[in-house]
Amino acid sequence: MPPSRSLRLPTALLAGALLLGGLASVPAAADVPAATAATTAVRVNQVGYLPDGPKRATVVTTATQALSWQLRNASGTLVASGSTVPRGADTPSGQSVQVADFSSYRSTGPGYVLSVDGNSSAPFDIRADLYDTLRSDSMAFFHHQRSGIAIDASLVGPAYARPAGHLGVAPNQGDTSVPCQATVCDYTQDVRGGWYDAGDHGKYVVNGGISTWLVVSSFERAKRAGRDAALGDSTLRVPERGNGTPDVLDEARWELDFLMRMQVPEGRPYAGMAFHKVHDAAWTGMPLRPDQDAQPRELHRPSTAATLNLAAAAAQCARVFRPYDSAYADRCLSAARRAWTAAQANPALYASASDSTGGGAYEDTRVTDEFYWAAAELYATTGESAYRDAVTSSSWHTSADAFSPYGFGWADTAALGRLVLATVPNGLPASDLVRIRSSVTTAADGYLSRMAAQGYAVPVPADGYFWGSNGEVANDAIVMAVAGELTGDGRYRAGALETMDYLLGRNALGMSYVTGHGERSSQNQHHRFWAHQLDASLPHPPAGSLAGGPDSALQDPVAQEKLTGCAPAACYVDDIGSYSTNEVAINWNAPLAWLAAYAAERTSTGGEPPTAACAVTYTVNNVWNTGFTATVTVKNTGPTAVDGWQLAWAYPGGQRVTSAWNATVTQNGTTVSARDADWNRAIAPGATANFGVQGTHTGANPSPTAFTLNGSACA
Ligand code: 9MR
Repeated sequence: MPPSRSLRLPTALLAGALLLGGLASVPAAADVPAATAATTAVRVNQVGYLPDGPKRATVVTTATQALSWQLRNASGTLVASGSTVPRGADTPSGQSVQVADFSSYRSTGPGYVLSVDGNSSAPFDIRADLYDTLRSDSMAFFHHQRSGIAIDASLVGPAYARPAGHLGVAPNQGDTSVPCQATVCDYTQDVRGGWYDAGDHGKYVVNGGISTWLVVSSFERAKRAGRDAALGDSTLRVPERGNGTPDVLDEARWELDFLMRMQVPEGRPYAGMAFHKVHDAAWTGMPLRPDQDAQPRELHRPSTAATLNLAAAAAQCARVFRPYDSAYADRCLSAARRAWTAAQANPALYASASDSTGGGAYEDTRVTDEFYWAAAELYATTGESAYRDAVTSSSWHTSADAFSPYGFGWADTAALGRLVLATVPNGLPASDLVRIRSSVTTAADGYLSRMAAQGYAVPVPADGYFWGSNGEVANDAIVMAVAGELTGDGRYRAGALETMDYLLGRNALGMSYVTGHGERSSQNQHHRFWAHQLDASLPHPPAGSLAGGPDSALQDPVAQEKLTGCAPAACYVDDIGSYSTNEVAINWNAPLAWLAAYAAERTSTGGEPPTAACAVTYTVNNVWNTGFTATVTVKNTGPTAVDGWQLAWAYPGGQRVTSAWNATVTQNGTTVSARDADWNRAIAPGATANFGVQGTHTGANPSPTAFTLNGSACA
């Protein structure tokens, strides 16, 4: 069964939009750029391909025998040719397809065209800097979505400039002093700032938490790979450029500040919990600029899920912001600890599915996965045993279902806990780490095999095209990218890159779901300000905005009118009224931005960025009849700095570590795991770190011979 987030029909959301005239001025079918219009039968990534990446196209054809393909450069010269592989009926798209693979062609240039059987693809580039623009555009989406700050023409251009929304300036009725819904609380709270969730003006802690986490995670991953400069200070069009903090973190901080403002103050009922959401008392119509929203704003009852989203995102903040702003890191950590404690005291305060008047519900009645994710973050940041115990006693810690075939999402967060524990050095026993890391690669293997079985190489199952399916595709790609980081296996990077092909045009509709990227991209995404389709004086969505994508449940009236009978992967219409297929949202653009930053990184070999290489010496300094001391020296022999390390080995002679210095050492059976002492977490290329252990032995005291550093074998 697909997860609940795919199946709930938001009746109140539908009713609200209809009643309030949000869809009243949607043009007739003839005026709408129809996603279902005829397209060329050769579907490619319309932005292009990386020289060292996979290069595949899908051809829609009734032919059953292999066809020949030709690749021509911009001047029409034939540069490569080959034969397609017939794939027959493709269930998700409902099409009969063949696949052309031109991965072995690695020369660069603009304007390539792939032809099959007399049909030509849209033109595309092959170049190493292919994703540089998408990296910044997809991240700029968050700046555009900011509440509580004027969006300045000097940063976004005149078309996208607008006054600040929801700063207590009429006609706005928020967000500087927002009351609760009746019976929820009797005070007001300043909850200014943050990002608008999507095409509406709601701000939801559940979805804000996972989105912020993904944005910060994109930076943390790049930093692990030693490639964070491209996300550093003055790389984005944000007002905080030049403040010494990486711009991606500046952007995340805008939302983190809001998330922390949503925390119930000390001395109040539910202190430390997070209000579930703040939004309008009734649905507003379209179009509507944020500063013109006159609806009263309301805080909704705190929820355990929101509180744990806050705990997870704030704990991650404490770790990742520390080198740039330790006072802010402290603030985040204290908010995260308070949230965790409050969630433990109120473990079953669920948001209601029917609370969708004026905003989305983001309901969730299973929060054990949120507990696991938050515990993993708090443990990775603090190393404290209480959080470790919460991790190891969670059923999600050993569950085979932490990675669902339907991907992770705002309601399914166990996978996020696994990704944290697999990648951020921590003191879990080596056997746990091996199991957790292999759960990431097993999930990635599942996505790869599903892609291999589908004509359009999509990692989601045929029944997985639900509201926000494009976000699900991008989330799956993240799991593959992390598997590539953990193993150095280039197949995972190829899988992650190939999902980008799907989002950018190699799909059932032959269109790019990312505005402004690709020859034929979405233009009329559901948004109250970027509502050009309803009012020609308003802009289209800015470049880099990802549409929610095909949703086979047809959950809005426009989808129901225009898409009846669609194959799952074709249930999409580029119409502003189709909020269930064509809205934008922070939790969909966040994985797109993550993936774009990953895809934009240059690799010299075509494989993974180099993983940490290391050499270890283990020297016994003293040995007596029952005991010994030893010094362990780990050298970074790789080209990039190691920031945080965990060294693991197995004792061959029954030794037991009894104490250690300059590292935190734990032992489980024969397996020993030594984690840096924080002050020695950085090891520059060519530099060493060392630490000591004291232990007992049972006679012989043979030295260990094999070591792994952060999961990779050392020389
Ligand atoms: O992404 C959400 C999806 O999983 C739900 O099925 C759907 C209906 O509850 O809501 C989606 O989130 C919307 C939210 O409720 C309100 N803001 C816009 C979000 C994206 O459409």
